[in-house]
Amino acid sequence: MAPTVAKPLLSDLVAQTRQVPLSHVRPVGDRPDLASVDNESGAGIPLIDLKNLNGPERCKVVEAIGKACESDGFFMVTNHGIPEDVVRGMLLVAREFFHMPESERMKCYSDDPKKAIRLSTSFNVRTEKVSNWRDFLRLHCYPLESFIDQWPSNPPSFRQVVGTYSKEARALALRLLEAISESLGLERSHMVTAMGRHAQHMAVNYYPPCPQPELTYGLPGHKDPNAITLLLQDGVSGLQVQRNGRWVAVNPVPNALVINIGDQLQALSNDRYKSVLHRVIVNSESERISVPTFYCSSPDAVIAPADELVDKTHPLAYRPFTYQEYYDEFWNMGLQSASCLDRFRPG
Ligand SMILES: O=C(O)CCC(=O)C(=O)O
Repeated sequence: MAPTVAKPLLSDLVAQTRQVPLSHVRPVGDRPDLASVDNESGAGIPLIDLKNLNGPERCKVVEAIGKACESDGFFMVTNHGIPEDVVRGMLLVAREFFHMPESERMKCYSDDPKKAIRLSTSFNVRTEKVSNWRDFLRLHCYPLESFIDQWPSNPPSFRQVVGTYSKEARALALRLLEAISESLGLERSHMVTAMGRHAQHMAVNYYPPCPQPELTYGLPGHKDPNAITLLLQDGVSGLQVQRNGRWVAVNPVPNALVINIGDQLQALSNDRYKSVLHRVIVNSESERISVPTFYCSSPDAVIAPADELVDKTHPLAYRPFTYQEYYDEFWNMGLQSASCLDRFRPG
């Protein structure tokens, strides 16, 4: 019998095995403990209807967003303005991409986290000890014209469909950043201006079915490094958020997107708004696709809160830092529950 060739991508490795390979098995004590998860649908993650964001009721929606950012760090939005066919197209082309033959997918493969466009697996295979049950395509998306020509050219509709989705996601991110600025009592344009020339990254995550989901993670607990994340997920559950020390399932709600605050907004709000731990678990029945849009500052932008948010009772929580400085630390640290932001505490 021919020897089995090591497969870089998990999608191809799973076809050869009915067990979680040792490379993906978490040590006892660092496993999902699925029985203790709060699995009620949404379990109190606020659901905010954005229908009235541009109208006389705007201040009520802004208030709800501010409250969710302060107490949960996570919320879901409906009537978010991204057309249904654009959302559907994004999920379809993502699935088509991951179902292409290995030889076609491998044209995009790289394990170099510094590459702006790459297909890879786990999180950072160069540094981590245990791999995660995920393949992912990482795309830089803003400014679109600087990156789109480097995106995969297969499936043939990929660039057009994902380009359209990324523009819609950016428009929504900007609307949310404006609302968030207002909710902090700042000028509507504050966050958008504070984030310099802006950047937008997208991950297209593919979690194959897993024969032993209790042994591994799609992604272990982590906080997002960017300012705000807009998560599109297919109909399969997997995302969990930490609330009051418990893991809570954020099950998909039709036509809703999940929004969460990342570390940059926590710093820009001087700790008023929370970047919260979340993780992804996998299951033995279905593959799962999720598409987070990570909206962030440009690498050179200095992250520091507005003067209005700093006073005697709210002293400066972090020394000012550039996003580049932070991002390098983040990739070096790897995904872990310790916050990378703590390295930027003053003194
Ligand atoms: O797949 C998900 O639901 C979340 C993905 C995520 O947290 C990430 O890509 O950082």
